[in-house]
Amino acid sequence: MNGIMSGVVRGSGLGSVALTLLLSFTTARAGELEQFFYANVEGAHVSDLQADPSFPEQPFDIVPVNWFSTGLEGITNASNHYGSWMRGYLEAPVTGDYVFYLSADDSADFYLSADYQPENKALIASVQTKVAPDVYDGQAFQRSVPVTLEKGKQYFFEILHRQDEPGDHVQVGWLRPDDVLERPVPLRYVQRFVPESYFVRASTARPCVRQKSTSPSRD
Ligand SMILES: [Ca+2]
Repeated sequence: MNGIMSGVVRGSGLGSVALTLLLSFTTARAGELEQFFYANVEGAHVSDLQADPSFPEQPFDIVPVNWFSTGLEGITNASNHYGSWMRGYLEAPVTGDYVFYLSADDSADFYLSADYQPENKALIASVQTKVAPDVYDGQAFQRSVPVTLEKGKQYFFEILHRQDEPGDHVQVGWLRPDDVLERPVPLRYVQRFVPESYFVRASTARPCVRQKSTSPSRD
């Protein structure tokens, strides 16, 4: 995890950072999303992350996605043997049928809810064997069936991602009803997940969070 470790906040400054997080997470704004990292997770499958004792309450690192991308994707080539997790809401820009695409190395699952509620999520795309970055059509389950979304409504989504050996990424794209293909989905259609219970878990777990002055490593 050397790449992700660089620049994290530790020690006496953590309390103020946690408080800052607590305050900033009370509002959801378009274009904001975090990628949660879990270190030293062995295996190449999403189930290995879900079975790890650190998941979900003890992330090793939390990185705002808009520090390294303008799209719905994780850091590329961050490190090895980790899992990552992103949750938020997608706001549909037009009403109609959307086809979602998932690209990942080594593996990932993409869930989308029928509405704002996480409990109504369903697995709509999955990568079981790694593909190269920006490759969205290599495997059958990288592409979802058409999903009907309503303009202006928010839909909960969740991305579970596993990285084993070198080379790592996760990306989500869509084909909109107006035939606009956006891969990855622009972050302006994304908002972070802000359940009340999250604040308790985040502060209790004392996560390490990057300072904005540091940039994610790409070793
Ligand atoms: Ca890999």
